[in-house]
Amino acid sequence: MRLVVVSNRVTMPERGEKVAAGGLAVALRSALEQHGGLWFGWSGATSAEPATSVSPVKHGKVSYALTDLTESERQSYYLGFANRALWPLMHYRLGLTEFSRADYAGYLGVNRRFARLLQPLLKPDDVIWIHDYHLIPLAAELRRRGVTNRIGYFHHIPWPPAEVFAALPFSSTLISTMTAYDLIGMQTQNDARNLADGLVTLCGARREGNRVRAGQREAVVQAFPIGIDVEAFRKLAAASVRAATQPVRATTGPLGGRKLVIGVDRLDYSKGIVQRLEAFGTFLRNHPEHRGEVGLLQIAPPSRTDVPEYAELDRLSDEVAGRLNAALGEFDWTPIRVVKKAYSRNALAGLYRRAQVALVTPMRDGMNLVAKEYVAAQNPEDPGVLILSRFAGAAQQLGEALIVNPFDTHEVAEAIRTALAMPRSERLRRFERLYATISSTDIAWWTSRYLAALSGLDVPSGDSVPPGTPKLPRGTRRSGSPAKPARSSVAHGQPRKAGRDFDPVRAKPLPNAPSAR
Ligand code: ADQ
Repeated sequence: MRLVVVSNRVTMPERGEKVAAGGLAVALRSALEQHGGLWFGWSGATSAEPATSVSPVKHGKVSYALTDLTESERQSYYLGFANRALWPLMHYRLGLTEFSRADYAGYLGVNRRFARLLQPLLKPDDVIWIHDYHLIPLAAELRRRGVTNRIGYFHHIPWPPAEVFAALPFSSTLISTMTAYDLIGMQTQNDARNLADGLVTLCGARREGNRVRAGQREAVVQAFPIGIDVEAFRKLAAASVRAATQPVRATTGPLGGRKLVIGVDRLDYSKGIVQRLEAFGTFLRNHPEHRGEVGLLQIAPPSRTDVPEYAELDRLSDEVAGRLNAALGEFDWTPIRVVKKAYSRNALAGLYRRAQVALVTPMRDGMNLVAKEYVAAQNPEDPGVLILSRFAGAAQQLGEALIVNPFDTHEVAEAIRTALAMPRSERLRRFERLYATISSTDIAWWTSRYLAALSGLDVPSGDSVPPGTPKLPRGTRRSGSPAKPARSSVAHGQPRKAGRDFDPVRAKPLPNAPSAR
């Protein structure tokens, strides 16, 4: 079997590049190396004319097939439909969802062109794994061209309830293209249930267990919670704590010898950054005894800066941090520091380990890898406390974190107080369970489990933790009761072989006349 991965953005490794620890890109690359494979997707660049063919470039055992977009495709497919319609919709943000027929037509057009470029590169035994919401209709386009290979999809972000998804014009057409996949992987069972309900409600599919049938096609919808490379991250953190904190030790900022609360996110409205800053302000107002003792470091590199909502968030986060610092700060203490740049994984790992508390409080998130990275980076003898939004997919697995509702500023503020006061014995108890969960459902587990299901192997039902004693980081003393297995469970299911005869894209006309947003 050869593995073909398709994702929106593909970065070709530089010659001699040392692969950074952790991350989805690394996991996919290693799965591709294991099976020998092809990685297809957008180069990230634009060119004047759409490409009519792609020549793969071999790098080690992996071939990379990259194509540019035209500027108009980037605007409509990427910035428009993917990021201004699907992203907010999938994150339950109907008020921010902007639909334009022109963008939708551009989105379908890029998926169609990707199918046309990819098809000649495929071999009969290839297993195809397509990633994320940019490429929902790609399998349907490939089927339309006669591709009968096994095709899987993984959705990295949440899937909303059918009533929310139905607000998207052409929602039935778009969701019906999902049945062109053999296996649809979601982050949580909630997402899997929402998608299956949507297929039933919006396109009349029939559902039996985790199989959804429409016309002659049948897709398995199953939860595969994504993980991280725990061991690599743990090592990074242990090695880099000193290097990471050295430059800021002498400052008056949050790291100046004080307790540290940390937030790390792309600057995105789904991550709840502004609400988190407000919650930290509430904590300091309600508990003045902590003033001068603790600071919040929020690392938030800007993303999707071409989209107006992101530019507005950029401005608002500065404004809120400035207001709170002015109201609550002292000449020798700045309560909040917002840093808008990306850091190396080494530096992040060190900062996570240095922080007594992590605030991972998205308003809605598919999984949230920062929550898992924070746990992996902790000193097993003196771990910090994870405060986690109940609306992050990670909360389904990480019940031993302090689970909060990010819409409730007061609750988050109280959780900060509880975390800072938590006795070591309780921190250890929670940490051991969290660490056992993330290490037994790490990125290698996720990749192999998904690919086993896609290749038609039996994936055991029940708890998502593989048999055996959960691993703890070196040096951890177990505190009392043994770590219990992760709570999330993954439904049992085997994908069926693809048929040729269902054509959801052709079933409904494409949107025609472009219109303004
Ligand atoms: P994202 O929305 O990007 O991913 P997340 O899961 O938190 O969110 O991953 C972010 C990654 O970027 C983490 O590995 C983090 O360390 C890194 N990062 C963030 N800020 C950084 C900074 N300043 N410098 C360097 N690195 C930084 C989407 C979904 C998630 C899902 C993932 C994977 O939205 O819900 O968990 O895909 O499926």
